[in-house]
Amino acid sequence: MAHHAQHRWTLDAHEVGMLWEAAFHVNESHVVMAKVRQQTSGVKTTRDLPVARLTSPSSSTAGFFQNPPKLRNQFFEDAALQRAFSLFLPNDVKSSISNDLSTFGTTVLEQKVLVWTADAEAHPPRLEAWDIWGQRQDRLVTSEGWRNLEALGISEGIVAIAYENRYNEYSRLYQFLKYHIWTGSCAYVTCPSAMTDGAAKLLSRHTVVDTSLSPDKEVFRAAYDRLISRDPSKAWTSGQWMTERVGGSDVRNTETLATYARGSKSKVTKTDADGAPLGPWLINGFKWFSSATDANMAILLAKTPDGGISAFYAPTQRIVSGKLEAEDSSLVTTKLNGITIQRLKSKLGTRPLPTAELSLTNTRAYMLGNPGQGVKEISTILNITRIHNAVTACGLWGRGLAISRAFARVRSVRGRALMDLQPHVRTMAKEHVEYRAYTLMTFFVVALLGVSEQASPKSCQHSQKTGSSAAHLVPSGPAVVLLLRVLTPVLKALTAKAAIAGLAECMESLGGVGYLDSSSPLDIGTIIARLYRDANVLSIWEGTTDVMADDTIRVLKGKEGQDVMAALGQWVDTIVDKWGIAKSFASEACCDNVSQLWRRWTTEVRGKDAEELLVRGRTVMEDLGWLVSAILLVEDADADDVSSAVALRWVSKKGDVKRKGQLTWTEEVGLDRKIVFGESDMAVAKL
Ligand code: UCC
Repeated sequence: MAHHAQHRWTLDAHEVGMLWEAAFHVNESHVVMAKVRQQTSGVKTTRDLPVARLTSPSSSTAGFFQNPPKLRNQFFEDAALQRAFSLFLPNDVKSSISNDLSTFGTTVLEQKVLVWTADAEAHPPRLEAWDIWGQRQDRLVTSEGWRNLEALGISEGIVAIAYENRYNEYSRLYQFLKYHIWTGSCAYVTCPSAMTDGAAKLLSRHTVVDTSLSPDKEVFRAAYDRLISRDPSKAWTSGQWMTERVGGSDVRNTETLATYARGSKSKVTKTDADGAPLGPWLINGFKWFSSATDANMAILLAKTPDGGISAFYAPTQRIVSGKLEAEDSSLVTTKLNGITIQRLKSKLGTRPLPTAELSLTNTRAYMLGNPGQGVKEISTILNITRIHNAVTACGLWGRGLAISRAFARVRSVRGRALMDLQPHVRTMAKEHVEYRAYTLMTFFVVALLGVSEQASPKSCQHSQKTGSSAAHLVPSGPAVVLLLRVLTPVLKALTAKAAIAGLAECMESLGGVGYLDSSSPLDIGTIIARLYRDANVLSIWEGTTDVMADDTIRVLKGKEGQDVMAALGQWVDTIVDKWGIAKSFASEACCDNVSQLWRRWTTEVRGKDAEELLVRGRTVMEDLGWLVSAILLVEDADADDVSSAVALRWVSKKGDVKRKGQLTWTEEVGLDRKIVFGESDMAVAKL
């Protein structure tokens, strides 16, 4: 007997062959019908089978129960992710990493992981500020689920992959493809991962890149080694303490002060918890938002006596008694490095993640880089965390869409599967087009980051590798750094906004159940409310949309503005010029739209001064984001007819495209289904 889970009705196996999916409904004669998608000898069909007559009323235990949506492995099922994987990676890298990505796609949906996610959600961190004797202790208690998820992320190399650099310029793509798969299950342990990644990159600049020897460098090197470790018992995470009560954007008004104290009596102890000497700077002040409060170290901003803002490295723990080399390590007592946790923040989302107000009193620290260069130093972290922000946006959104698809496969409305309801699928298709556009743009920027980080971007082999259709899309040389600089804030701003709006649509696509919340391990994988709540921080954290617009305009109109415009122009022209010779149906159809928008955009940016342009900052970002996504989608349009349809629909958002003939509305409906469910589900739909 083929048994329909959660339902008392059963179907005879001989009648349905190999059952693939069944959706139940009651017809006008009170007969319960099963719409069965079946596969017999490789042939897929859909049939309506009578199952039972409704003879008794529903009750809490009898009657209709919705079969829960079942998520599939997102590495395979998420078409946008698959396109990014195919487009930007060469064949040898693809075959080398696909096993890890597909295994991880299974891992993130395993019961064990979902139990951790649920535990982290159900048990937010709490602060035990005082012990029972009245002594201040500031013990931050996180859930077991949170700690296990953090350890899993570390051992899977969510940060480490980038620094192991096994795939050279493709290492970042590998890291962030994996990160995308992780996002929906990880209870935001990716927030510390983002800051850890940023801190590792900053410390690497002061150790790996600048190898001059000094005692500070050895301390930085030891911290760096821990940040990039895959061993959870050794690995460190980092916080980033920047925001104060005066505001998150306006870091020039920092009220935290740093004084140099080498040799002064204020040296309370000699080493941090790792045995490294404590730094010579004393930091005093108050940090208003510090996420990842359980981190082992932090990069922070403080003002030196001359008024300049500098960046500092501070471990969070220091040894107060005992010696690390002692045989009994339990005799070593540590405490916070001059840090008091005033309180934990109560937030709309990201609830498993500790975010705190911190009071710093003689926190011992090392200065990073030159005095007065703090903003510049910390921007290394910001540029990394902003890319993490974008991948998190796509990851949460991708999970929301996966739930929405899974629901449409099992839900019936008035006797028809939701996936057969054309208006519903049209709305979903619109969302999938947006998602694909932003996913390709995200991984394009990740590809740029990967190339920019190699010792010599010029020698990157993007153009020589086989099997990467994007070889010509990712430039080399100085253009990489310029494109990366201008596209990072644009990407951060647009993906955050799009993901928030997109997740609201996903929620609606499930009706009332989409609005429900639960931290039960049985439900957590398909709770869109959680994803939506969590996504809302993305347009705020690491700079709001207007701050990103401000940054974009500063780049376009600043001292590198001309070079950035030239790099963008060369990138667009080199690609779009080829479209003139009819590269594909989509490129021919979209060529004029893209060229016109590009001309309008450059005229506006060059023609207006910075102040005027800033007023239109969001539009400037949106147009540039649309343009870059359009180019990537059109370049990918050859892959299959879905890719071509996605490109045409995205480009049509800004004016009709030039087509030889119009598709009929039923043809458009067919494309909707393919865009949302892909080719594999289509076989059933046609029958
Ligand atoms: O507050 C926050 C918490 C929100 C709630 C969180 C809840 C917890 C949940 C978390 C879940 C994940 S978040 C907000 C954090 N704040 C920011 O992200 C900062 C936003 N502001 C900016 O990005 C601004 O653009 C600033 C601060 C960077 C601008 O400051 P300044 O002082 O005006 O700086 P300048 O003069 O523009 O830049 C100084 C130097 C310049 O180089 P030089 O000196 O050579 O001319 C710039 O080119 O730094 C360089 N620079 C950069 N370089 C500035 N920004 C960058 C950059 N992004 N990349 C490279």
